Amino acid sequence: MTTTARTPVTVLGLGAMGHALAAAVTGAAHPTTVWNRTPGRAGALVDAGATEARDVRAAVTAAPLVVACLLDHASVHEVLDPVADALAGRTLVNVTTTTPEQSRELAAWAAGHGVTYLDGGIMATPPMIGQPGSSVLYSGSAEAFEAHRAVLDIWGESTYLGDDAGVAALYDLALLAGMYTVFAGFHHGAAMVATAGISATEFADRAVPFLSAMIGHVRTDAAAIDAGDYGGPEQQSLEFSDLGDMVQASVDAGVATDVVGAVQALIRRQIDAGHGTDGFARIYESVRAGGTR
Ligand code: FVH
Repeated sequence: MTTTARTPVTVLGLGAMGHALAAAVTGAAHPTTVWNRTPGRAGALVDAGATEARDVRAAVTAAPLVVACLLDHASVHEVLDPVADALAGRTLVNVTTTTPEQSRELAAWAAGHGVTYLDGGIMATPPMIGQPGSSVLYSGSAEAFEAHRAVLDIWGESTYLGDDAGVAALYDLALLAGMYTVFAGFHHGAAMVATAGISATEFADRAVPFLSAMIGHVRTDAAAIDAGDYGGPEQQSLEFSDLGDMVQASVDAGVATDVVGAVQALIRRQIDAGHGTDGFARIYESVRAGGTR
């Protein structure tokens, strides 16, 4: 079945993200049914034209496309296990954050109950939904992705990553790993300059343009990783990258070294293994080896 402008959609979970997804679908004139464990969160959606289901079973049976946006993997099973029979023959799009293995487990559970499964990783915050810059990664059923593009595209740029239901979650968490560590690095720097009376806001004014200018260099690292060649002249050597001064300055300032110390440990492991003249990108080898080298 292909989604049309009038295809009904059910959204389970009206937290900040579920509410935003439901509001966008309602606003795009798809007949929308919503359900939330705790009543009282559907008011604005009902005012906008959505229907609040009295229970999960009523919500699931109201639409061929059921979207789950709940807290975690356990809550998805808690909500869906009792209504698996009602889900049969429908499409479940699960945009709840899960691990790749949890996504694969849910895909197998869905297949066992005759449910078409598409997993989603939302790369946006609730206010970004439906706005430029919002994107959602999907993997699992290609048929479901194609059939329901009209709904999926309402939330942001939709990208299909293949039939392994775990890949969208893998990509989602990998991208967040980059984001969180960059943010943690910013927080470390803010703590350092705070010891000289510089506010975090003032630091951000300098950090944002600097980090924006530098971030493109991950492509050079990516090329080195893919080639397995860390010796190119365009690469900054591990010995040059040694963070000893940064760690010492942090200690002198009374700032915790957890963030920069972790990077320094990766650098040191590769230098100690005799790769000091190779490029910084070589720390990838320590990460990839799970800490064994
Ligand atoms: N908010 C964000 O910025 C991120 C962006 C990227 C994707 N995440 C993921 O989206 C899932 C939902 O996130 P959320 O922001 O809507 O989260 P909350 O506002 O905390 O709402 C949680 C909803 O889950 C319901 N819920 C929790 N446990 C259960 C349960 N055992 N049974 C049924 N429902 C449950 C909760 O219901 P209630 O507490 O109101 O009764 C909310 O509807 C999440 O995976 C993010 O990682 C969002």
